[in-house]
Amino acid sequence: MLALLAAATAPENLSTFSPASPAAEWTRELFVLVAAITGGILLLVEGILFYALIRCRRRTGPADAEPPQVYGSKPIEIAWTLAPLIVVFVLVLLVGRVLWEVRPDPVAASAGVQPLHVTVIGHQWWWEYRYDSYDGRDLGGIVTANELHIPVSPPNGVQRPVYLNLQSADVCHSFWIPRLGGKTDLLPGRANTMWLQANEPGLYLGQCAEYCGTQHANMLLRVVVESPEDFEKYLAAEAKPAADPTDKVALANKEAFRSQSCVNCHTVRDKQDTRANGTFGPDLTHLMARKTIAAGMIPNTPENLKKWVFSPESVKPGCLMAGFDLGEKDMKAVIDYLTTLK
Ligand code: HEC
Ligand SMILES: [Cu+2]
Repeated sequence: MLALLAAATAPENLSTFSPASPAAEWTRELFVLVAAITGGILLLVEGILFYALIRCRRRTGPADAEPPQVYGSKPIEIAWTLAPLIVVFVLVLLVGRVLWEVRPDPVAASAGVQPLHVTVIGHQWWWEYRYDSYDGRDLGGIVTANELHIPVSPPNGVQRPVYLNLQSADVCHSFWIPRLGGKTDLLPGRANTMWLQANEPGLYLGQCAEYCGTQHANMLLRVVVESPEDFEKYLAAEAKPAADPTDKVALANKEAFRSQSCVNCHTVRDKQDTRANGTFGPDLTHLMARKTIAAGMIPNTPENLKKWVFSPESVKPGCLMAGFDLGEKDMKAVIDYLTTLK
């Protein structure tokens, strides 16, 4: 009941009841069917219970005499053993069919399919995405965070299934985009796989679905589904290293960032200067291509970046980045540099 309520009141782009992929559609159908069967049983059993309660309520008068006592009844025993058995068997078949349909790798091998392979690494409390390959092309080197872009896979067009290789850098997390299907856990020391597919472009939301520490509730998932053309543009932009500063001020801003310890935790891909190569925090090479920061918590604006760098704690208490009191001048330089990372 609670699950039903939660699902029914979830925002439109987070609800299992508005599936946008074949797997999510199967899952919803299964849910509705199972809810109907079990709901029917609930009504039946409660109905009989209430009937018995009213029919056999205590009365005064002659009816108060002891009713006839029945000791065992073979037909009834057989009926209430067989009925649940049949119900459970039907449920197992229904669930088994959907499990079979959503199993990984249904179409990857067939011709005319353009699969995308991405490695997803769960961190406390953000998501790392490493694009491995698309349509047979090697994409190794594209690393981003928190906002996953994938190409659309229309039901009657070219199929572009997205295969996710799920890993964890620390504790257990779980990847779930309710409208696109899922969910699968990310476990330390082990790679899990899942796939998803989106019928229509748009923004699809999710949420880490396995408790992973204080900021679990703010480990939000954002999947941007794009037309194949837009997706190609996205890949091309992400594959580039960070733009080189052209003027003196921009160069000084870059130096301000690179002389801080930010570089121990964050990577900014840059051909000339490889100091920023940390992997503990999100890759910042194309930070400004993301609409949000801190795993979907707040919009990615210069003010919010400043607030974040000064005190991540005030935004996301307990997060694994400490604040930096850089002073007015250096803070401005660092934020100005960050906003050039388009
Ligand atoms: C100890 C490692 C560490 C250091 C040092 C560090 N960060 Fe971070 N940073 C992180 C982690 C971890 C996150 C992810 C936090 C989260 O979302 O839970 C993060 C997130 C960010 C984000 C948001 C990225 C996104 O896409 O959500 C920005 C911007 C950022 N850091 C900038 C900086 C700057 C600028 C500095 C230096 C002044 C810095 N960081 C120093 C670890 C670090
Ligand atoms: Cu998590």
